[in-house]
Amino acid sequence: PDLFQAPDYYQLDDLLSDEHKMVRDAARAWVKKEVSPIIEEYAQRAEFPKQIVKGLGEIGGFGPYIPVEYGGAGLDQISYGLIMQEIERGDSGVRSTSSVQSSLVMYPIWKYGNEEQRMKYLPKLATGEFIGCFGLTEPDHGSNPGGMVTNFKDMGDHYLLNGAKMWISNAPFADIAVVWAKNEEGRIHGLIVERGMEGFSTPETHNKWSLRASATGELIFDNVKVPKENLLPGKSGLGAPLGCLDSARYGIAWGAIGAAMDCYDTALRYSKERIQFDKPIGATQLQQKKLAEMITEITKAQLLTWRLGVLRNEGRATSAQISMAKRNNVDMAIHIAREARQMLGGMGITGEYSIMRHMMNLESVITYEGTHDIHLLITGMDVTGFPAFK
Ligand code: TGC
Ligand code: FAD
Repeated sequence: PDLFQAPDYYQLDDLLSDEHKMVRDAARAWVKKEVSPIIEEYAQRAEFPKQIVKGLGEIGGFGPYIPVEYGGAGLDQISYGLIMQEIERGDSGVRSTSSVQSSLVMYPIWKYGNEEQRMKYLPKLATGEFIGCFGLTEPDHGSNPGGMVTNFKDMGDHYLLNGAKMWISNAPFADIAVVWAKNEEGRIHGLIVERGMEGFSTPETHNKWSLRASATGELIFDNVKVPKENLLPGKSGLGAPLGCLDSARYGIAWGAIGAAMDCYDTALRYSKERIQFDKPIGATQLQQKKLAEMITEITKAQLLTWRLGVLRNEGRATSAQISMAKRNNVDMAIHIAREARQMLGGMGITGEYSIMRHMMNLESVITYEGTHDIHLLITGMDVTGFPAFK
C-alpha cells in the first residue's frame, strides 16, 4: 500500500475539481492508515472491524451526499463515487457497510421519511453512532423482491410485523433496520425497526468465503409491534426500495474500480520484481497481455463511471445506465482479480497480498444489489422494451 499510485492512464484527474481530489485523497490516506494494515486479519477471522466506524463517518463514508443539515457531508455524486472507490480499494466488505448505511438506510430516511424521522436518525447515522441495515431480500425472494411475504397489519395504535429477511449486511450489530414489508392490501412500505423491539432478532450468517470482514445476518420478525411513527410516509411500492438500490449500485460501480486498481497495482509491482527464467515475469508477453488488458478495462470503467456521475449530478442518469455500470465494473474487477491472482503464482493464494481477498469479496458484489444476470436483463429490457424476467 505504501507504493500505491492510482492508475490514471487517461489523465482523468483533469476532470476532477479540487474538492473531488481533496475528498479522494483524505479517503485514500484513511484507508492506508486504518484499513489496509488490519483488514486481512479481520477477514481471516470473519469479523467486522468495529473500530473503523468512527473514521468512516469522518471521511464522509456515511451519507456523503446527504445534506449537511442532517449531518451528511453534502458532497456531489463524483465525490461520493471517489470515496467508495477508495474504501473498496481497501475491502469490499468495508465499502458494503458504507453503502448500506449511506444509500440503503440514510437515503430512504432522507427521501421518504418525515422531518422528525430525519432529525431523529440521520445525524446519528452520519457519525456512526447508529449503524443501520436494509432488509429487502427474503429466503424465497432474492432477485424478485416484489414477491416478498414479510407483512404488517394495522392494529390501531401500532403495526404488527411478521416475516424474515436474509443476507442482510450489518444485521448482526445494526441499531436500526429499514425493512420493506407488505400491508394488508399487498402494497410495499418501508418501516424503521429498532433493536430491542420484542420479537425482533438478527442471527448472524456464518461460513461465508466472501465478504468475510462484513457481518451478514437474518432479520426475523415474530409479531413485532412497530410504532406507527416508524413508517416511512413519503413513498410506497417496489419503486421505493429500488430507488435506494440505484444510489447503492452507483457507488458499487465506483467501488469495483477501487478493488480492480488494487489488484492491478499489486500484480504490476510483483511482475517487475519476480524473476523466473532469469528475467522479470513482467518482461514476458503473456504477463504483459494480462497487465495491458487490465489497465485498458480499468480506464474504460473509469470513463463510464465518471460520465455516469456527471449525469447523476445533473439528475439525468437512468436506472438502466446505473445497471450497466454496476454490471460492467464488477465483472471487470472480478476478472482482473482472477488474472492478477494467477500472476502471483502460489503467493497469490495467501493473505500476504490482498488479491485473493478481493477476488472472493467480488463474488458477493457480483451477486448482491442485483445479480450480473439481472442487470443484463435490465439492459435488455431497456433496449427492447420487453421485460424478460417473468
Ligand atoms: P417492475 O415492475 O419493473 O418495477 C416495479 C416498480 O419499480 C419501479 N422501478 C424502479 N424505481 C426506481 N429505481 C429503479 N431502479 C427501478 N426499477 C423499477 C418501476 O417503475 C415500477 O414502478 P410502478 O410505479 O410502475 O410500480 O418490477 P419487477 O418486479 O419486474 O422487478 C424488476 C427487477 C427484477 C429489475 C427488480 O426487482 C430488481 O432489481 N431485482 C434485483 C433485486 C436486488 O437488486 N436486490 C438487492 C437487495 S439489497 C442488497 O443486495 C444490498 S447488498 C449491500 C451491500 O452490502 O453493499
Ligand atoms: P436468486 O434470485 O435465487 O438467483 C439465483 C440465480 O438465478 C442467479 O444467478 C440469478 O442471476 C438467476 N436468476 C434469477 N432470476 C432470473 C431470471 N428471471 N432470469 C435468469 N436468471 C435469473 N439483500 C438485502 O436486502 N440487504 C442486504 O444488506 C444484502 N446484503 C447482502 C450481502 C451478501 C454478502 C450477499 C451474498 C447478499 C446480500 N443481499 C442483501 C442479498 C442479495 O441482494 C441477493 O443475494 C441477490 O439479490 C440475489 O438473490 P438470491 O441470492 O436469492 O438469488
